[in-house]
Order: sequence, then C-alpha cells, then structure tokens
Amino acid sequence: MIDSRFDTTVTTTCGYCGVGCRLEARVRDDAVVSIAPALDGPANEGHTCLKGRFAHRFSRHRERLTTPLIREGHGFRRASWEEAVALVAERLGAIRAADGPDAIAGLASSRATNEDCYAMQRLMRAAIGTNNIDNCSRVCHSPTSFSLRKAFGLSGATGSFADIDRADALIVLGANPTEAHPVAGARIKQAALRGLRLVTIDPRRIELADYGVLHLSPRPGTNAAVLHGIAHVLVRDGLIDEAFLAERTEGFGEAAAVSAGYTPEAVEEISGVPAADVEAAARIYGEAREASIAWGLGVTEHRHGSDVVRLICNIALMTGKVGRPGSALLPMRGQNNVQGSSDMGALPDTFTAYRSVGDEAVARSFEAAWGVELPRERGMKIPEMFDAAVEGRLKAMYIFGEDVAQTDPNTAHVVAALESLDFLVCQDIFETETTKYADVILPASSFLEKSGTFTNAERRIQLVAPAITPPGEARTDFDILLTVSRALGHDMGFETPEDAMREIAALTPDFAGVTYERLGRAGLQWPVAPDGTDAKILYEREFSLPGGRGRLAALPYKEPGDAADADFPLILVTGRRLQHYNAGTMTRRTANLDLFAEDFLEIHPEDAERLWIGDGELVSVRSRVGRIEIPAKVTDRIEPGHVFTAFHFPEVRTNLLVGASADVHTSCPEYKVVAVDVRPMPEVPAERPVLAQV
Ligand SMILES: Nc1nc2c(c(=O)[nH]1)N[C@H]1C(S)=C(S)[C@@H](COP(=O)(O)OP(=O)(O)OC[C@H]3O[C@@H](n4cnc5c(=O)[nH]c(N)nc54)[C@H](O)[C@@H]3O)O[C@H]1N2
Ligand SMILES: Nc1nc2c(c(=O)[nH]1)N[C@H]1C(S)=C(S)[C@@H](COP(=O)(O)OP(=O)(O)OC[C@H]3O[C@@H](n4cnc5c(=O)[nH]c(N)nc54)[C@H](O)[C@@H]3O)O[C@H]1N2
Ligand code: SF4
Ligand SMILES: [Mo]
Repeated sequence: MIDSRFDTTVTTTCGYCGVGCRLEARVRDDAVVSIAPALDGPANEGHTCLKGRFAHRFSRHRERLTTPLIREGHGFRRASWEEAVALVAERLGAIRAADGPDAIAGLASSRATNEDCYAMQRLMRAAIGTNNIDNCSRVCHSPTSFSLRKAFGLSGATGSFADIDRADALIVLGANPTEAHPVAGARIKQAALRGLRLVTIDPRRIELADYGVLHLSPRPGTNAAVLHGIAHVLVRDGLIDEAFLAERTEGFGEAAAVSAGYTPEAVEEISGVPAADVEAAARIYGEAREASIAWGLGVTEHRHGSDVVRLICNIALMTGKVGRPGSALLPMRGQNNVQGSSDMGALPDTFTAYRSVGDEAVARSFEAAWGVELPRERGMKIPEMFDAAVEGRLKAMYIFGEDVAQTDPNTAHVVAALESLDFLVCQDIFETETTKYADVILPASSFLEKSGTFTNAERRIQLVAPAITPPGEARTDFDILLTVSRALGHDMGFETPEDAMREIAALTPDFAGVTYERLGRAGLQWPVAPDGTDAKILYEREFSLPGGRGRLAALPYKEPGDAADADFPLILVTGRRLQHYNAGTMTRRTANLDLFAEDFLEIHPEDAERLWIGDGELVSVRSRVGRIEIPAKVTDRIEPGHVFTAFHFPEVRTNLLVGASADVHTSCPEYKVVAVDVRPMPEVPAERPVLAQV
C-alpha cells in the first residue's frame, strides 16, 4: 500500500548480496527516502539487513559520477557522451584492427542485471569478436560452479533458503551468514532456536557457532580432510543410503576407498579438529532425516576449493540427502547477481546457461541470432588477462562495475597490468582504485535507477525496477552497452532490458519460460519450462548429467598453496564485515561508515602478548608479496596462529598481501590462506592517514 506522505513506492530487489531480498523503496523528489522489506519477498519474508534497508544514501552522494570523463594528463576532464563513446569505439576499433580481437578483454559486473551482463558478453563476442569475457564469480564461487556441474549437472543451489526451515540438521561450512547474508543468517538462527541441529565449521568462532550444537575450527585450507573424516564415519557406521547410491549415483566405491584412509584421528592430525568432533559432526548429519549443507568462500577461495565442493557433494550423495525438501546444497552466492552474470554467459568458455563456446549447435544458434561469426576457442580468465596485459599481449580492457585494483589478489600485479594497457574503459557509479588507470570513465546507474532482473543464490530470477533517475548525465548500464556496441558497428536491436530477456529466453532452454510478466512479484527459479513451471528443488528424480546419475569423486586432501614458516609464522584469513560491502564504494558513502569506520586485524590474545601487540595498536603485516599497516584487535574469536581482516577499505589495501596462488581448476584466488609476519609498528605516526572522504 502506498503511504500518502510519500510520492511513490517501488518494489524492487536488493542490489547487495545474493539473498535477493525484495524491497519497497519509498521515493520523494527523485530521491529514496526509506526502504522497507517487501512482505511477500520469497527469500526475505518481510526482513532485510542494515545494507538493504539503510545503505541507499550513496545513490545521491555528491561523488557519484555524473558525466563521462576522459583522461587528460594526470587527471580527467568532463566530456560529452558523443565524444566519450566515439573515443571508445575508435580506440577499441583500432586495437582490434592492429592486434586482433583477442587483444581486447572485458569484465561484466555481478552487481548489474542479467540483461546488462548479457549485453556485455554480447558486446565482447559479437561487437569485438572475442571470448575474453569474465566476471567476478572467478574470484568468488567459480569452484562451486565447476564442481556442482561435474557432480550434479547444473551450476546452482539444489534447493532454496526455505529448505533451512525444513531441515533437521544443517552444516555451515566456511560461510559467515550473519555478516555476509544476514537475512539468511537470521533464518538459520531462528531455525536453530526451533531445534535445527546446527554444525558450524570455520577457523573463527563465527556468531552462528553460538546457536549451534557443535563448532569445528579446522586450520585454514584443511576442509577436505574434515569432509573425508565425516565421509569415513558415515561409511564406517552405516549412515549411508545404499539404495540411493545404487540407483542414482556412480563412483561411490572409489570415493569411499579414499575416505577410508581418513580416520577421525588422522583428520585431527591434519586439521586440528578433535577426532571426537569429526565423529559427532558425521553423526549429526548422517542421523538427521533431512540435512542441508551451506557453504561460502571458506570453501572456495582456496588452492583446492573445487575439490572441497566435490567432497561436499560426495557426502550428500552418500547419504541421499539431495533433491528433497530440507536436504539441499546451498552455496551462499555472494553478490546480488553473481549467479546471474555467469548464467548469462559472461564467462570465457560458455554462452548462457553454461553451454560451451565450442558447442557447434549452440554457437550456430547465437551466430544466427546476432548475425556474426563467433570464435569457438575459450577466452581468458581474469588472472590470465592481467598476465597477458603485463606481457603486452592484451592491449585494452573494458571493465564494467568491478574494482579489480582493490578486490583482486596481488594488487601490485593488477596495477602493473592496468598500467600496461594501451586503453582502459571503466563503467562505474563512482571513481574507484581501478578508474585511476582508466582512459575513459563512463558514468552508470545503480540498482535503484534501472530495470532488469537479478538472480539470487537460490537461482531465483527477480525483477529490478527503477525507483529514481540516474544522477546528472549518468545513463543505465544497458543503455551505455548498447550505445557502445552500436558505435562499434553491432546494433543489438534491443530497446529495453525486457527485449534482451526475450532473446535470452529464446536462445536458452533453461530460461525458455521466463517472461517479465511471469516473474511478477515472486520471481522464478531456473530452469523455467516453456509453460513457466520453475524449479524450487533440483534433481528430485535424476541428476542433470548424461545417464542421470550423480557422480562421486575420489579426491584426496591436498595441502594449501601457502604455509606458515619461520619468516611468516601466522596465517591471515580474509573475509567480510557486516556494515561494508566488497570494494566499499557504496557502503563507505552511507551512514554505515559511522558504524564501522576503520578496519582492524583480529589477533588472538596469546599471539598478541607474545608479539607485544596491544589492543588498538597499529601493526605492520608482511606477506611474501606485500605489506600493509592496520590497527590490531585482540580477540579470542580467532584461534592462536591465525589473524583475520577484511578488504573493504582502500586505505588498508589488504590484497597487497595476497599472492598468485589459486584454485587449480578455476583460478579462484587463495584469499583465505596467506602466511604473514605481524609486528608492532616502531612508532605510531602522530597523524594517521585519513579514511575515505565522505
Ligand atoms: N556485509 C557484507 N556482506 C556480503 C559481502 C560483503 O562484502 N559484506 N560480500 C558478498 C560476497 S561478494 C560474497 S562472495 C559473500 C561471502 O560470504 P561468506 O562466504 O560467508 O564470506 P567470508 O567472510 O569471506 O568467508 C566465510 C568464512 O570462511 C571462513 N574460512 C576461511 N578459511 C576457511 C577454511 O579453510 N575452512 C573453513 N571451514 N572456513 C574458512 C572465514 O573465517 C569466514 O568466516 O558475502 C556477500 N555478502
Ligand atoms: N582479500 C579478499 N579479497 C576479496 C575477497 C575476499 O574474501 N578476501 N572476496 C572476493 C569476492 S568474493 C568478490 S565477489 C570480489 C568483489 O569485488 P568487486 O566486484 O570489485 O566489488 P564490488 O564492491 O561488489 O563492486 C565492484 C564495483 O561495481 C560498482 N557498481 C555497483 N553497482 C553498479 C552498477 O549497477 N553498475 C556499475 N556500472 N557499477 C556498479 C561499484 O561501485 C564497485 O566499484 O572481491 C574479492 N576480493
Ligand atoms: S540480506 Fe542481502 S539481499 Fe537482503 S537486504 Fe541484506 S544485503 Fe540486501
Ligand atoms: Mo563474492
């Protein structure tokens, strides 16, 4: 109901995290006045967190980009859209002519809509002629996507958040939902208070541990050993589902043979988790009638993150706990549309719905629709792009809504890559660490200013509606991408995002029945059949692999890429803070900055005392690749030997510390295991560098 004190109320979808809360934005004089949860939002059921509800002031912040900017000397000058677009088209056209289309690469934004990301990959593939397109799922849940496809067939959660309410037990592995997915975190707390048997597995004692029946603190990078220990006990104690294994799976024998080697005692040796706790976790999961597993970056951002996702699938397959209400595998996908940007084919090796660029029939269908010839070879992943830039093989990048100079690992290398490029276009809503290296900056629109769809962590495609207009001359991302594509000689022929969704549905069987009308207020969970039937639960009868069987994998535990030694004796784990969001461009420009103004390094009292570090004192943190300075916070939420911080503040530049080690299969960076040396600073400067100007 519209409150008469306000001009309008617009129902839309939150642009922060992958929970996908439906919001009611109240608008007056073209500014958002307040945001309330939509009571019928299927993922939020009337709740929001402090980002969705309060962190909207960035939208009218005076530092929003409001005109195109073109590099001039060491700074930028304002330019008209005509001039900026003409320059982008001319420079990209010239580089393509001189060095070929593969000398150009693009990144799509997982903060933007499906339609934006679809337009971005079409721009790169059809207007430029390269498969060099990727998105930040690369640095996030790419191992989840890779391994779910191998084990079950599809790249998405097998169920929905509602399964949390129906489960008897839940394992939360390497995820911190009360900070990163607060509405889902609250749902887990509620369920635990009602009797859900919650097991948390995290090197830190995360808040949810206080609500659970069991908390395991493995050493960072040892998840595989813990999961093998659980599988070992499940098999040893007869807690497996023989009928399910026989009828619906393959590979059990080989997988069980590997797990046989991981007795709870052996697992204790590797991971530091007491053998009795491994046994207890296995019993809680195995004995529950319905049990789900939720996981996050504590699983994926590791050297062997993909293997760990396979081992999660193994224990679900062994116990038959998949494809039923309450028995779901729930990857806690990060950004509002990181599921969608990958679904849309903003990846170097796949078109929409993960169909290979080398698949002749699929490639032909896109060629026919777009009227161009398309390359069949896969393009570069994000880290390959940076390597190629430094080596001089990549000449230009088009970076749409991603602050790689702050959020990607190995900052010094990323900056070197950006500096090596002949031409860099950035399309963002603020100046960022990355736009500092741009030749052209295009001012775009936030989620409050555009229409389209986002896909949440449950595969739910939901409508996004504009509440306000873009500031100044800023334009919607969709409009900008279409304009640039046209200037490059490829007219996509769309008027609106809805036109793009029609094309996506026509070219993508898993989206066949998606229309804006059917999405309505509640959205649809893909795959969506031509008649509009969607899928709350996947694999009820069979898996989406040839033969229909789920596949267990025989993968032993392998050590992390980095390890503590005498020079770097502590392990740094990085993650998130409730009040801030990734690069922080948005949340640092809201009142959330008052709630959390400066980051700190969490360190255990024993380590702090040994190193002569007092609470609040500035410390120097050095890794094999870089060094930062940050205040210490002494806390026993962290285990001795580990330290923790986030990456939201450009003043801290956490990612100077993270090296090149990455998941073997997907190149997802090993953000979670960095050996460091922490020391008190010889003296605290009288004037500490001031934080973001707001
Ligand atoms: N407030 C807020 N919310 C966000 C974001 C944000 O920046 N701020 N970002 C969004 C994005 S992009 C994402 S991807 C999600 C991420 O959401 P999460 O995956 O929940 O985020 P993280 O805090 O990075 O990591 C989760 C946990 O993994 C643990 N961990 C690290 N190493 C290991 C290990 O070896 N084993 C185990 N078992 N655990 C380990 C860490 O201690 C941490 O508590 O959050 C989204 N939501
Ligand atoms: N040390 C460490 N580093 C990490 C991680 C970690 O756990 N530890 N996590 C990694 C993970 S999981 C992720 S996903 C990445 C995230 O890293 P990024 O994707 O770089 O971060 P975001 O802040 O989500 O958004 C990127 C940019 O998009 C812009 N933006 C927002 N909305 C829009 C829009 O609608 N249009 C346009 N054009 N721009 C928009 C923002 O201003 C911002 O500059 O960080 C990674 N970095
Ligand atoms: S939980 Fe996530 S989707 Fe929901 S309001 Fe918070 S940030 Fe937005
Ligand atoms: Mo992420």
